[in-house]
Order: sequence, then C-alpha cells, then structure tokens
Amino acid sequence: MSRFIRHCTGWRRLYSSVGASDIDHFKSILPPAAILSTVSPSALPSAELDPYNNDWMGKYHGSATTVLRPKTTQQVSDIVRWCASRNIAIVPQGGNTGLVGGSVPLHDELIVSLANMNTVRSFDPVSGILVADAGCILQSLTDYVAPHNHIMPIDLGAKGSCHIGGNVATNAGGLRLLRYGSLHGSVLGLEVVLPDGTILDQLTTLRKDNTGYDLKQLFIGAEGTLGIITAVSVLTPPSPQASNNVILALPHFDNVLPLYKTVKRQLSEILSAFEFIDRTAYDLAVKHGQGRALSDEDVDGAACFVLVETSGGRREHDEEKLTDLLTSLLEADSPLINTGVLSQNPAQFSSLWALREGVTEAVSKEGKAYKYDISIPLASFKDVVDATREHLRSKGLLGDHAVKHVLGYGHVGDGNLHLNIIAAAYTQEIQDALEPFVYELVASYRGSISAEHGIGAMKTHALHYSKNDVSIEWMKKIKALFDPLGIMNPGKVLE
Ligand code: FAD
Ligand code: 2HG
Ligand code: ZN
Repeated sequence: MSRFIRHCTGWRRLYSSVGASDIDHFKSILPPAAILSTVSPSALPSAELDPYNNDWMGKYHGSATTVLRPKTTQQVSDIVRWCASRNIAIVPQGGNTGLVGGSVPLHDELIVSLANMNTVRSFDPVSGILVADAGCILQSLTDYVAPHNHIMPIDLGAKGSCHIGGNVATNAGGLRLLRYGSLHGSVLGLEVVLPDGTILDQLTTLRKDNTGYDLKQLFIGAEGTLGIITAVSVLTPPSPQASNNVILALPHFDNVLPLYKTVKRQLSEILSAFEFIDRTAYDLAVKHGQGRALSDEDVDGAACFVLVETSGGRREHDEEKLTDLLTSLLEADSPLINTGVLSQNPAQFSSLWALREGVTEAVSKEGKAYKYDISIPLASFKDVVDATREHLRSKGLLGDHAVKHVLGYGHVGDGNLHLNIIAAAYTQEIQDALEPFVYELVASYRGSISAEHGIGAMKTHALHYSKNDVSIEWMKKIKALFDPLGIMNPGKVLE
C-alpha cells in the first residue's frame, strides 16, 4: 500500500506504508517486545499506539501503524537502512512532550521511539562530561550526576518525561539557559543515524575541537529532520553550593524591565534565573495545585510576578546579597515591587519554583491551549498579550464558550514570552483569528516565532515570518543533502 504526501521541497512523492513483510524484516532486527504494530501478523489493537500517535497537548494526532523501540545504535541503523530502501517515512520520538506537533506522525509514518536507549555510557567526575544514550530521561540524568556534585545544564517542566535526545533535537531552552547558555554550547558531541542508515560518530568529549565544520550543530534543533540522535555527550556544570529563590509581586508590568536591570546589577554572578508569570498564569497555577499559594496579602494588587533564583558558592554570602536586594527594593522611594516571598527551606524553594514551572500543566488542565513561543523585546511582553486578547475580543471570541484566558509567562532573561490562549476546544475559528495575527505581530517586532519549542508541524507555513528566503532556501538544500528521499520526519520544520 502506498500513498502520496507533500515533500519538504514541494514535490509530491511516494512513501510506503509499513506492511507485513516490513514487520517480518523488523523481527530480524528487534526482539518481538520492541515491535508494536497493528499490522498483521503482530496486530495489536490500535489503542495500544495512542500514547505514541497523540501529542502531549492532545492537539496533534498521527495514525502510525507501527512503533519500533530499538535498544542499540546498530538496531536504529538497520531500521533506517531498511526504511530508506523501502521509502518508509520515519518519525523519531523521544518523551513525546514537544509542544509543536513534531513528535507525532502527520499520516502513518513509522515511529522510532528512543525510549529503550536509556543507558549512561560514561561520566567523568573531573571534567563533568556525561555521555548518555539519547533515550535517557532528563530527570534520571540529573539524578545520575547529583551524587558527583554535578547538575544538568538544562532544566524544564517536562524533565520527568522528556529525553536528552529530544532536548537536543529541539534545542530546548528551559529554566537554566540564563546561567548555562544553550545546548549549542553544552553539547560536546553526538552520535547520529543518518537518513540512509549510516552511523555518524561525532561523540567526542573534547571541550575544544576546531577541526573543520562542526557538523553536530546541524542536528541540534533539527527536530529529527536530518537524522536520529542516538547518543549525546554533554558538559555538566558543578552543582552550586547554595541555591535560593524569591517570588516578587509587582504592581505593574512596566516595572519588570527596571527590576531586571536592578537585580542583575545587585546579584551579578549569583543570578541564575529570572522568570516571569502574569497574574492570570499565577492564578491558574494556584487553581490547579502547582505549588503553594502566596498569602492574600502578598498577592493583593499584584499585576504579575517574577521568580528570581540565585546559585552560588557560599550560602551566607548569597543570602546576604539577596536580603540586601530585597531591602533596597522595598525601601526605595518608588518601589518596583509590592512584596517578596523568600524561600526558607528546600520544600519552599520547590514550591516557589512549582508556581512557575507548573503553569504549562495548569494550562492543560484548564482547557485546550494555543501556544506561541516567541522572542520579542522584553518591553513588549505585555503589549503582545493585551493585543492578542483585544483582537480575540473584537472577533467576539472571548468568553467561556470560546477563549477563556489569554496569558503570558516565560524567560525574561532570554527575551522569551510564552503566549498561551486557553479555549474550551480547538476550533478553526479561533485558529483563524490567531494566525497570521500573532505571527504578523511578532514580525512587526522583528522577533522569532519560535524561541525554544521549535517549528514542528505547527509553524512550517510561518517560517518566513522569522527567516528570509535565502535562509530557507539553504535550509532546504541542507535537508536535501542529508535526506534526499525526504523520509526523516517529513512535513516538520520545512513544508
Ligand atoms: P519529543 O517531544 O519526543 O520530540 C520533539 C522533537 O524532537 C520531534 O520533532 C522529534 O521527532 C524529535 N526527536 C526526539 N527525539 C529525537 C532523537 N533522539 N533524534 C532525533 N530527533 C528526535 N521546551 C523548552 O524548550 N523549554 C521549556 O521550558 C519547556 N518546558 C516544558 C514543560 C512542559 C510541561 C512540557 C509538556 C513541555 C515543555 N517543553 C519545553 C517542550 C518539550 O518538553 C521540549 O521540546 C523537549 O525538549 C522535548 O523532548 P522530548 O524527548 O519529549 O521530545
Ligand atoms: C515553559 O517555559 C515551557 O514553561 C512551556 O517552555 C511553555 O507551555 C508553554 O507555553
Ligand atoms: Zn519555556
């Protein structure tokens, strides 16, 4: 059985569906338990594949008939080689926590899940360099390096499910980017199975290596369109000796920018996060049990909140700096903040973080979310949220029957706003009201339509709002060079 599907370069070309003879071949590569298929003779009920065919938000739905769960790089290579010979399209899948529809098929592509590739290959406690299979869950790697007094350079709300391979494939940002920079800097090496099955071994553990083109960078953020990442070498920083956090309640959004400047100046080297949630995001986090609510007195009159984290080498020194900061903020002639709630113990530290980290979870409990993950000038965060809300109001779409909330939160230090629109259901009418409106708004600030979540299936048509024609043309040339058959995650990143 075969069908046509749109190829990334605009040609229409043929992909094959997985058939019984393919399953027979996969049985020569993998043990039976690693093959989940609704194709006879394996014939599982299709509901068994639901967790792989549906994304985290319940927004994107594929109809793969087969999921393969290899354990070794060689098995991944054998699978891909076979798919290339048969023209079977592949979707690499990690923890399936992506928010742009990149991790599920558009049609019936084969899903290659990395979940069984979950072994740490090596860790050097002196250099802090960790080499791990791509399917290792981020939280389990954090737990692995913790006794060696190291942390992962990346942290995000999905850490209990997302894979390090998925993090690299999406170039995930998250909560520690302000301190440790992007994965383009922390990833030292990769092992990748290319779309013809070749294993590209660039799994070096070198801090410095200027031997020509740095090929691994191409796979960081390629969202599985250039190959399947099977292992990652990553530099893990030493654990800070002391971490503190505080939530600051602000009377106006306009105070966020001057506050950021003040906090940077006063905390300097110990500032490790500066995260923003607006009042709606805070209220939803509390409503859905993410962290402990602040007292009524603390939230009274607050238009938004900022979570500040410090990480440093000496507790007394850091606490003194933070206390001095709070005192100077509260005693200023025109205070930028109403109040500050400082964590006093590890449980309170986690609870304050949960108010910020848990917003995505809270949003998903509240309704169906349209998510725009944008880079814009910090001063415009509120304008963009307000303009979107007003636009929806003008279309008569605001209200419990359609759009329930429009909210903003995100990584101030990275200039990254998460604009979320929560609706009772996903509808074409809301979608049409939001797009291209939001993308045009972002383009008017010369911003990015994807700060950290990627393009996936969601934004292929909108790439031109942030990338010019020459850039897109060269992206297509690179795709065609690595994947001339177009079998690797088709319809993602590029149309
Ligand atoms: P998946 O969702 O499985 O896949 C994502 C993309 O990567 C797909 O295109 C897939 O094909 C590709 N892929 C996955 N594994 C591989 C591989 N081994 N080789 C090649 N391609 C692969 N993102 C942020 O950037 N910052 C955040 O703070 C953040 N917070 C989040 C909080 C929550 C609660 C949730 C649900 C998501 C959040 N995300 C965040 C989005 C998501 O968690 C990240 O994009 C994450 O990196 C995806 O990892 P994953 O293993 O789940 O990948
Ligand atoms: C975050 O920063 C994540 O919490 C998710 O990137 C953002 O859900 C979102 O829009
Ligand atoms: Zn984020």
